[in-house]
Amino acid sequence: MTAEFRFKIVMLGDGAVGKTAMTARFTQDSFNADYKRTIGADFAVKRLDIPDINAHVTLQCWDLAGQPRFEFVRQGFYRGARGGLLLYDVTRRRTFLNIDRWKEETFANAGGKIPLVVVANKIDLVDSRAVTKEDGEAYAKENGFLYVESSALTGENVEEAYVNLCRKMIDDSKAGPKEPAF
Ligand code: G3D
Ligand code: MG
Repeated sequence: MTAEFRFKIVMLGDGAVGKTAMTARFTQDSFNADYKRTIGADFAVKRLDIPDINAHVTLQCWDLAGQPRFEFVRQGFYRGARGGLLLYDVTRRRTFLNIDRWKEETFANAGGKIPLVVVANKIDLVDSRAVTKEDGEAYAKENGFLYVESSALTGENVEEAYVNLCRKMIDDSKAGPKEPAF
């Protein structure tokens, strides 16, 4: 029997790490389309099948247009989120150092520890890479998060990041009943 799941997830990380590009790649399979004008502090919906566990998942992916400056924007963004992708840009070390703050903010506003996947984005920019795979993996391991290296530009590992997060959220939802996400 096929199980149906619905989850709200949030895209986390500093400005310009690729949150909007990754959301667009995943939900529309596009890059550099008109998404920048339309997404804003908005969400996109995507259905996903995970055949080996017979799961159909509807994901509501929230993406912030810029830094969330106001408390009320932040609360609405995080409320009901059941998981998130924690992105950094492998060419800018500062964005990697900041993911821990995004984690803290998420846990503080989403009502506790929700599953996160660490996403090292822009791996197509091989020559300007400034954060190693080992650094990223070590951070993820320390925190009990999965780690994925991706490129929203080429599409490499984009779906994998979301599927990995879904598996974790499904495991969590089996552990006990929670409020519906949306
Ligand atoms: P944000 O939503 O996290 O702020 P964006 O980031 O998705 O707007 O992306 C910021 C810039 O990085 C954009 O460039 C975008 O095209 C680029 N980008 C996003 N993901 C990748 C990637 O995987 N590889 C490469 N090479 N670039 C990426 P512009 O120039 O439009 O600002
Ligand atoms: Mg954006």
